[in-house]
Amino acid sequence: MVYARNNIIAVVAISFVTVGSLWAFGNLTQETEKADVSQVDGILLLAQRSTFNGTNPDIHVKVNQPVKLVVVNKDVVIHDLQINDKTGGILNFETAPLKAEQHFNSAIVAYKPGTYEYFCQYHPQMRGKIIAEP
Ligand SMILES: [Cu+2]
Repeated sequence: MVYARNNIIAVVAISFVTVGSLWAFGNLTQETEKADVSQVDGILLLAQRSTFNGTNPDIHVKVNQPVKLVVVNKDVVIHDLQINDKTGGILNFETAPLKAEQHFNSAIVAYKPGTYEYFCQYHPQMRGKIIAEP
């Protein structure tokens, strides 16, 4: 496995992806095979020690600029990640329940400026903000 822990930065926001390649990538599809996610073009959230990336970081996005999101479970307990906003300002989704070393590919797509929340349904402390700017 080419996976190097040291290379994982808290939030990797390397570049934006286009809408076209995003849909091609497979938004909202479940991928639970082990995979090399060391080259993530977007945002990488690692569920570990019952946090996301240790700090549940704020995620900054621009409205109508989808950003690829990969969630990887590095714990032995199950985690997931959900966005469940009632205002219609952001694309809602939930990952599958992720077991150890499973990952899920999705995307963050904000439609309106605002502050939204991402969270793990199993662990109330695992929650952070998505801040969408115009
Ligand atoms: Cu969790």
